[in-house]
Amino acid sequence: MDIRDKRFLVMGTGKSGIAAASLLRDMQIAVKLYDSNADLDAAAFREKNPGLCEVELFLGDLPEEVIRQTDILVVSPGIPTDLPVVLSLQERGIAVWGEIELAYVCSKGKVLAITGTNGKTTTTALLGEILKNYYSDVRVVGNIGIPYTSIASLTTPGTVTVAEISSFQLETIKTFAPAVTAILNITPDHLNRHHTMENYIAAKERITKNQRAEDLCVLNYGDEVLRSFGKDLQTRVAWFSSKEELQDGFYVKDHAIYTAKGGERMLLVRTEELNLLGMHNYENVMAAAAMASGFGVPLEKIREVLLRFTAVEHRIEYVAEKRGIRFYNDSKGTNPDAAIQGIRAMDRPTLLIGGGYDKDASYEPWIRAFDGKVKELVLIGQTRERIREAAGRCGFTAVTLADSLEEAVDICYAHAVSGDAVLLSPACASWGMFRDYEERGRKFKEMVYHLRE
Ligand code: UMA
Repeated sequence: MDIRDKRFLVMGTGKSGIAAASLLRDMQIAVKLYDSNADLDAAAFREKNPGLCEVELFLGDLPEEVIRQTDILVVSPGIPTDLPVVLSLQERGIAVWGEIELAYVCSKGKVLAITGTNGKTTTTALLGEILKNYYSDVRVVGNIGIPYTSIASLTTPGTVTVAEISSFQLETIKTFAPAVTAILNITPDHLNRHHTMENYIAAKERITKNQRAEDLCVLNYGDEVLRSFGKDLQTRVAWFSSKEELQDGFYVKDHAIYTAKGGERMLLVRTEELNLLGMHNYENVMAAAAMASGFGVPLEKIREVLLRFTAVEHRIEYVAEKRGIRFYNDSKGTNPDAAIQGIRAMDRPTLLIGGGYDKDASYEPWIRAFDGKVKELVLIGQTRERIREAAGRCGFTAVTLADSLEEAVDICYAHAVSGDAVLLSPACASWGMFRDYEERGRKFKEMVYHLRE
């Protein structure tokens, strides 16, 4: 579609809106910016975005005259499509595109796109690394934090774009047609925006909407919704499963990830060779591997990246191994719910460092999730007494108190033996001891690097 003679109105002045408006301005296409938040400071916005000084900005109510001069409305992901202003423009025949659609129309090359409730960011980052190990021009964009429109003008026919796409972004695609897609899993989320689970599932499934028969969709065989969705799909399907052995597809068995074709299996990687932990991460690995392999990347090239890829910083991040003891930084585990993911991911006896700032949380669910894996809980910070009491109520008594993170690390190192893990996953905020969870995580890593072997 030739968009050069169209008049665009970009809605939202966050990351996506700024990138979309900048792209259109660079292409010398007519564009105006609109944000329904009347309290935004237009002068501050212009100061921060000098490149958009020439673009007219409207805040609060949208003037009738601007509506009359609009052919296409480009909405940012956070803008609900059933917002009265969006609906009224649509009723007047104005096309409503998402920022992803605009980027796709303005881009060249092939796209691989990932959606799902959990694991999207890790899978996207991992797939990006795998593709960079085989192709020279790879871009990683989307919900991961880099608007797709910000790189659209840099793409060439040889560019391979990996895009993390949220359900919000999928609502407003029109022609977006990735060569390879993946839906990792679907569990209830964002229901305030999508209203029903059916709508949410339908939004996720839209990722395959424009795929052709020869394109590929990677699906989780262990997810019932996706299993039945895949059976009727007109596009080629590749499956992965963490629950059962597949005749065709990727699966986990006996601490290893295999790929099978017609019942013939090949070992891709043993899970102990990975720096990513937990079954949810093995699913992310399988999805990324299935996408890359279906796109033509040789298994050996995939394996090379799997061996070196580490988690996103501060999220169950592998730090180092000292005297056979593995250290993990899950400083992002700032509440009991998040910390439960951290302990679930451990596959060896664990010495756990917890505690910090008191947000008045309930720690019992976290302690119950220890599931026999935690050998010792070393507590720091304001919450240490409260957590010790909660542990006592749950019958867990292997608790030690420390006065600082450094002392906690030393205690763990002294008490751990080869084959154990030491995990920082505090279930509390860092305030009072550190500026934020990032500083806490970085300090932890420095302490680990300095431990004498
Ligand atoms: N706005 C309006 N009217 C409204 C609502 C919002 O004008 O009714 C305006 C706000 O005033 C603001 C702008 O829209 O100026 C914000 O737009 P946005 O919320 O889409 O934020 P962006 O900065 O553009 O970030 C978006 C994604 N945000 C959301 O989906 C909420 C980012 O995902 C994404 O990284 C980024 O685009 C780049 O593609 C964030 C996210 O939380 C990380 N995603 C959800 C998730 O992962 O669960 C889906």
